[in-house]
Amino acid sequence: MDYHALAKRFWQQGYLVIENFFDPQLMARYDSAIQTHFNAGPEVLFNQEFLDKSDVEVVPWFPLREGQELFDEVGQDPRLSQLTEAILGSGWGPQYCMVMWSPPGSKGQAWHQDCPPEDQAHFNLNRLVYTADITDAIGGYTQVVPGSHRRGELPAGPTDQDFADQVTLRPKRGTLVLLHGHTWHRVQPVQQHRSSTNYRAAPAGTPEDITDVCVYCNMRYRFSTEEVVEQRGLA
Ligand SMILES: O=C(O)CCC(=O)C(=O)O
Repeated sequence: MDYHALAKRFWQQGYLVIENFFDPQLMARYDSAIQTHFNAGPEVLFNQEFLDKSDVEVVPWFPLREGQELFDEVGQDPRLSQLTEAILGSGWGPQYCMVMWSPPGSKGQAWHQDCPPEDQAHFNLNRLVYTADITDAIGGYTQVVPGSHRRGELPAGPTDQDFADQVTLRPKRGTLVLLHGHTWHRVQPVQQHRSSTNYRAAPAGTPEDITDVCVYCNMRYRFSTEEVVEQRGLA
């Protein structure tokens, strides 16, 4: 694998898609652990005001915090570490492993940037692993705006606006998507249950709470205090 060439493409586009990166059998084991967890009726960690205003409907789960060591295997993958190092440079660090689960008939996630884009040196890297194919029947395709990691703040406006240059990603079981936290991105509405597993990482010197404030088209929201810190557009 030419890590240097992949890193170059990542920095041009603000994202990178690599199909068949992970072993399908490992992905199937991940998928059944995820289904077992969510079939048990997961805790909803976001408050209702956030869910209503953000047009986000997703339930996070941190399996490594619950001793699910199976989820270590991707985090320890030397190819993933080398690719991450080529993108973020030496001294980068892993943050956490978070499964994002969308129930059937849910909204997905409206356009957002994971952290404020004003300081280009401060950002998170999403390392998204897909344990099952995302299909037309499931819904929840990921959409991104190429190059938007260098275009500053996500435009204010309706949460469901389209961008002329948006691109739709259709990840399959075993696909790795690397996504810069400043890149404008969203998850389309979901028909059947859908998940992605995110091994977030960040460059050396990034504050641990880099993703505490998320930028949406209609607001900036701080998760730690559960408050809208800025209204945007007509919201
Ligand atoms: O699940 C996905 O495909 C994208 C996840 C996402 O939007 C995020 O981690 O901020």
